[in-house]
This record gives sequence, C-alpha cells and structure tokens, in this order.
Amino acid sequence: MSIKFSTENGVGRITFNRPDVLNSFNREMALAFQDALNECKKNNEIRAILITGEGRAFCAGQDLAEAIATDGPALQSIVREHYNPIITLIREIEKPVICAVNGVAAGAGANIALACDIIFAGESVSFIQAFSKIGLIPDSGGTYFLPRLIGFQKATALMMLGDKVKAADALAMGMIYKVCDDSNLLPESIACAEKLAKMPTKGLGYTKRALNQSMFNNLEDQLKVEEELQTAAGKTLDYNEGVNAFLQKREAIFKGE
Ligand code: T3D
Repeated sequence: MSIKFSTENGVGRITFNRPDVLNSFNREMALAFQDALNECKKNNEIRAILITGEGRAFCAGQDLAEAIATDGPALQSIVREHYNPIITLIREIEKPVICAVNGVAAGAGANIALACDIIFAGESVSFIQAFSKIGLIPDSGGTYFLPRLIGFQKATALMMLGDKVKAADALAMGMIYKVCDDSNLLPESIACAEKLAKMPTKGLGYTKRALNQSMFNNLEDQLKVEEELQTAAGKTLDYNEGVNAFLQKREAIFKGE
C-alpha cells in the first residue's frame, strides 16, 4: 500500500508509504494519493486533511527509476496525469490541508508541501528544488507558489542552484508556517488539524477560495470576491452558532454547515 489513509476526529490523514525509496512517487502512489484527496473532498465527516510521510523522508519527488523505465509513463503523462491533478485538488478542496513535513522534501515532494494551506516541518527537515540537478524544471506548482511565498529572487536561486534549505531557513524565508522538534511534529500537526476540524468549515473553505483568487486579482476584483464570500459565510449555520455562542458567553459548537 503506497498510501495509508485513515480518518479520526474529523481529520483525514494521508501518509506517503514507500519509505525504502524515500516515499518517491510512482504512478500507483500518485493515483492512490488522488483517490484519497477525492475522498477527503467529498466526505462531509472529514473537515481537515493532514499529509505526512512514513519513515525518514517526507517525499523525494518523482521515482526516478520509473521515470526512465522504457515501459514507464511518459514524462508528459507524469506531469499531466499525476502531479497537476494533485496540486489542483489540494487547492480546490475547500477544507484546510495541513502538511507535516517529517523528513527531506525534494522535487515534486517539496512542491506538494508548498501547495498545502499550513506547513509544519520537523527541525531536521530540508527542502530541495532538486529538478535542476537532473535537467528538469520545477513542476507541481513550484514556479507558482515558491516565488509568491519567498519572492522572485530567492525562488529563482533555489530553483537554479538546487540548494538544500533547512527548516529554520525555510521558516525565516516565509516558505513554511512552523518548525517543531522532530519528536513533536506529528502531535503538534494533528492537534492543529483537529482544532481546524472543529472550526466553521464553510468559512475556512471560503477563506481558502478568497486566498486562491487573491493570487491573480486586483484589489477591486478581490473586494468583490470578499463581498460575495462574506455574504455566503453569513448564511451558514456556523456563523449563527458563532455569534450566539459569543453573546451567550459559551463555547461554540460548529458543525461545518
Ligand atoms: O519524469 C519526471 O521525472 C517528471 C517529474 C518530475 C518531478 C520530480 O520530482 S523530479 C525530482 C526527482 N527527485 C530527485 O531528483 C531527488 C532524488 N533524491 C535525492 O536527491 C536524495 O535521495 C535525497 C537528497 C532526497 C536524500 O538523500 P539521502 O542521502 O538522504 O538518501 P539516498 O541514499 O539518496 O536515498 C535513499 C534511497 O532512496 C536510495 O535507494 P537505495 O540506495 O537505498 O536502494 C535512493 O536511490 C532512493 N531514492 C531517493 N530518491 C529517489 C529514490 N529512488 C527513486 N527516486 C527518487 N526520487
């Protein structure tokens, strides 16, 4: 099983599970990951998603043995059928996607992490835009997210040089949300995911949609997006519950509706 998938306390947990090859992606794992993300998208019991890796790595990107195998998928199919749908799903699922980067994240593995909403990393982790070292260009949304996260100049340098970026440096650059002790990474990431799973899911989903659109909108268009989505958020049961709980000085119980 190249992907482990479980649900607990409203969190869908997806674990890359090819530790012998540092959880690098073959076709089977890419399609299983898409299936798990699709399940998270449609299952209303799942209100937050956590992605992590088994063993000492998060993900070393494309399985290079499969990439050059004569009977393996063509490079264009790998990008079009494996990575593009994964990145689109991560951004389109209107629920928080938390990434717990437990070990090295290289190539597509690094860029899948960067597409997530909140990224935690263990202190010993490093991020590598490994593509240039094998003559490829960064895919899996890397050329979209990295310059927006850390700026054009640094992103260009990291992508051309293929530097190993330590977790603390990734944090300082604004690439990730938080660095944890390695031993604390999973408990802290799960606690965050479980907290989010109890929050107003529709409001969080609309926040994600607004942030997605802010990547290319001008201010005028973005203000219209906020008006439209705030109106929709105001019609949710969770908004009603949140305001009533505040006024009644009690803990709100959000149902994601
Ligand atoms: O067709 C296409 O390729 C298009 C798609 C592109 C998307 C991409 O992701 S391209 C980028 C692909 N990834 C890489 O180039 C990274 C390759 N891996 C590494 O540079 C290093 O493994 C790491 C820096 C990530 C970790 O180094 P280290 O020293 O901690 O571990 P290691 O000894 O290199 O690897 C351990 C094992 O995992 C080893 O196997 P062995 O010797 O124990 O049998 C190694 O071959 C295997 N492994 C690591 N990465 C991959 C891999 N096997 C296949 N594919 C990998 N990407």
